[in-house]
Amino acid sequence: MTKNIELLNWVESIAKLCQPESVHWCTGSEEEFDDLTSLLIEKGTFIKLNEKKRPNSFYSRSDPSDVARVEDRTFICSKKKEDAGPTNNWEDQKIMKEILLNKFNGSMRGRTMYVIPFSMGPLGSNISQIGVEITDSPYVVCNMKIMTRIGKEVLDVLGNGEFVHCLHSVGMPLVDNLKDVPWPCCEEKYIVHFPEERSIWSFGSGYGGNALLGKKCFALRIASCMAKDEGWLAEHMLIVGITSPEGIKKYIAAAFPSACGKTNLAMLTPTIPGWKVETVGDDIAWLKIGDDGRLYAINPEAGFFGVVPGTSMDTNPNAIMSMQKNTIFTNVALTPDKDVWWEGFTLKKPEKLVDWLGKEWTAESHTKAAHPNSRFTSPASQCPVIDPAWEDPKAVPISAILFGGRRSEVVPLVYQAFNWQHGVFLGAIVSSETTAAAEGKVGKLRHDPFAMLPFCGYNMGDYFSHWINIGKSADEKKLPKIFYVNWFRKDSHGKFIWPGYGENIRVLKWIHQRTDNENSVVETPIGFLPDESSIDVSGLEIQKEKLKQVLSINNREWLREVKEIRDYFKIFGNRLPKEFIVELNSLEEKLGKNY
Ligand code: O2Y
Ligand code: MN
Repeated sequence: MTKNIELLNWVESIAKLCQPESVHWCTGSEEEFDDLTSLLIEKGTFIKLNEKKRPNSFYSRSDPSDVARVEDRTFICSKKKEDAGPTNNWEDQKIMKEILLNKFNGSMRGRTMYVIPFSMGPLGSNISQIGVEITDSPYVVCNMKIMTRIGKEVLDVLGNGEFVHCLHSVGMPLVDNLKDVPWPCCEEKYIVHFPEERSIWSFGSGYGGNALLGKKCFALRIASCMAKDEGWLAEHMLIVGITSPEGIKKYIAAAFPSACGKTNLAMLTPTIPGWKVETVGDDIAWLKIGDDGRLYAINPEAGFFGVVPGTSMDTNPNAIMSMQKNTIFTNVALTPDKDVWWEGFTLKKPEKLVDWLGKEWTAESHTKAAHPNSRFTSPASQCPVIDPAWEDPKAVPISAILFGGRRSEVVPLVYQAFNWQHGVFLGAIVSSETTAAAEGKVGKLRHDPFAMLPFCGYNMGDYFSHWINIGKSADEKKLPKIFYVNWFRKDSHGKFIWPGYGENIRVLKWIHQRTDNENSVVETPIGFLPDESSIDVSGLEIQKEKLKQVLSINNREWLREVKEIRDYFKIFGNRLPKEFIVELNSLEEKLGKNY
């Protein structure tokens, strides 16, 4: 097992607090996974899917009230309120600890407490970090086995070292003859982070980002604090390798707010002959400056927890193939032959299904068969275009960083930042029309700096400064070039102008070339835009005016945007880097001159 005193003491103290029936240290073995899936089938949490169609795969339905991350129940409990900043919910550490100790007191009665040692990142990489999740949910253990590297080897690497303490309970003790349910959870949820002590306490939810604590809680919220203290970056970014027909390979990292097609971009099937895109990660990147001065990245995860509605052989064949086996589906619909279905999977709706609520559903039904935030959990290794270096402990060198959002107006298809500082400013002005991944109103424009709004574990103003300081401390010539993209611009009829999906390779090709300063650009007030002729549209049916439109900027609209950004930035008060005021003033002045 382990001789790590801190770990042994912590497990003992949590067992005392939560009073489980038994404690199980996870080994990460296949037998253990099989035992757990059998247990989950017995409990009614899992239904085994058709072995012939989808080997070793399972179907799960959550409680209808526990279907997504809960941002309003997510807290950053730093010592000082101002260190959590204006974009996080803060609560006093002492008050919150008291609440949590109360909630966790006896919260695992009648259940098994699982101890999951896990590594975020390839074992042995100097960018990787270790966490231990204690949970009373076998569903969480099975998902963590796919999403991270778990078990004995992790304890070996940990030795007597430090780890992030991740405590999770579904918050439904089996007391007073209470009968267990397939998806235990509790109405009152707490997803709480203590950044200074590097710990996470999650209570009441069994779903996704609330419960698989390696993902958003550790790899973004806690890791962003570690990264600030240690001079690296923990980012909500996909990583892909892009190879040109000449065999020149460049890695890019890209940050998009939740549900902006990140998984699609991460596994893109190029439509231009000779170009290749390979996946390193689809959601999170940890980046560090290497000895040669370049920025290197790893994917800290080992699996995908991707949203399924809208995913098909047309939109993302590599995702569909990744989920062909060894996959857990949550909140999709079940077919009569025990396979899965969701809106957008096939053009023709199946005649009969059982929906995500467990109700009979027919093609005539007016409700959705799958929940809009339904998910697949699959090993990344199953992705047909997984990059050969995806687990390389040395990490991959990044040549370009992309920011983007879902903007039906104002923002052009692609533009390049003038320099690092301007690029950081572009990251800070990301805003996007909301979708269903986070609970809340759909279709509303919200600022989401660096796509980190729900995930930055400290004051976002300080986070901006950290990014600027990375630029100052490095040789800027060796840092990635920064770009802003928007696949979602619409015409006056409300139709998307750019075809998106595999055609986005045309934009990636332009970016690939720009990292070597190839292609002529047009200097505009907002950045370098492509010369229309430099975007490869060969074989694509897009009218010249449409291309012009999707690459156009309107000074009046942008001046309005500047005013709105200036207003938004006020929330950061004196923590806003002065460099952003310089950027805003410069942008406004240039727009004014050209207007
Ligand atoms: O709702 C959830 O718990 C999942 S959210 C999620 C999952 C995978 C990747 N990204 C996200 C996100 O919200 O950014
Ligand atoms: Mn995400």
